[in-house]
Amino acid sequence: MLKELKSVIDAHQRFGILSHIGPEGDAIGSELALALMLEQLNKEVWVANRDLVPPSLRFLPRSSAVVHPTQIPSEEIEVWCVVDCGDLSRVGEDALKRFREGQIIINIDHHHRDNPRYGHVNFVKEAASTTQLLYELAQYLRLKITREIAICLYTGIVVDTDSFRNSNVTSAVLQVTAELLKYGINTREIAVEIYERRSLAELKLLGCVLQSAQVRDGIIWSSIEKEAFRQTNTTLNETERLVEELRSVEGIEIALLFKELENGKIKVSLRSKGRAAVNGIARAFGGGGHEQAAGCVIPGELHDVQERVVTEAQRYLHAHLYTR
Ligand SMILES: [Mn+2]
Repeated sequence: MLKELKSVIDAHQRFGILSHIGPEGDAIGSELALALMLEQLNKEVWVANRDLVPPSLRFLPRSSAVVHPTQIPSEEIEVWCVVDCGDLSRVGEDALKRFREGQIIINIDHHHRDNPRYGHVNFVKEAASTTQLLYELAQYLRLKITREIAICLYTGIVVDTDSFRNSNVTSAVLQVTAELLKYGINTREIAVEIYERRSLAELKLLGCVLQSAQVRDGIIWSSIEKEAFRQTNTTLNETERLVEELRSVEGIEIALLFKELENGKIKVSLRSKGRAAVNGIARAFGGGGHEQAAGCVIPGELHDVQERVVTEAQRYLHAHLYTR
């Protein structure tokens, strides 16, 4: 995989880098790390994301270079590098429209089970984060890890391991992390940027989520109606971590958060405490993700969708956990 990847990189000059919409630390961290790596090889690089860089990630080196996909002169691009996307459509419509005939797609991702290998070149394998794979690529290309690159790579690892709390934390992850920390990263500063700059509005939204939480059979769930977004003056962006607060309740196996979208669909975030593989449940509704963190979007009315997913989660627990 790496050999092929190297020969494509060697043979081309102009690269466009994309990642999934609603980007978090691994998406933006991967985009920027790869940009910095390619620049070290004197390549011309454009970095884009439909949703640009969320405020909590603007501390990342070169984050101001990220533009909207429509701002990339796509006729200039020889190679598109899509990072951290288990599915190509996750780059968003605007980005998909930029693809031209003859352009090469490089797919670098750690969603190894769900990723259909949509690239001409695929560097897809199991890892805690896409940035962990990029570290491997940097080693292979004999690039110099700079402090800037290290910050981007480290951020992806911290976010996708949920601060080293997920089961994807292996000895290799800690070894890569230990290497990265040699570059003088301020880990506390990064933690504050990522986790401790929530708005009061987000906390109030969390209040609504906690107020309406329900528990049944090891499953906890809650929902956010459109009205609650309006009342607290918040958006979907501020809901990313709320489901994890639900998961912290003792004795539950699965946490679900249902968010009513403007388009008549319901976005569902699923989290597992560790024993259940929630991506299996998400897949039953056309979604995907990791064993401990997954998601799906389901058309329908909130209470109806809620009932269907909770029932499926119950069925899952009875089939996989409670029978043994
Ligand atoms: Mn990731």
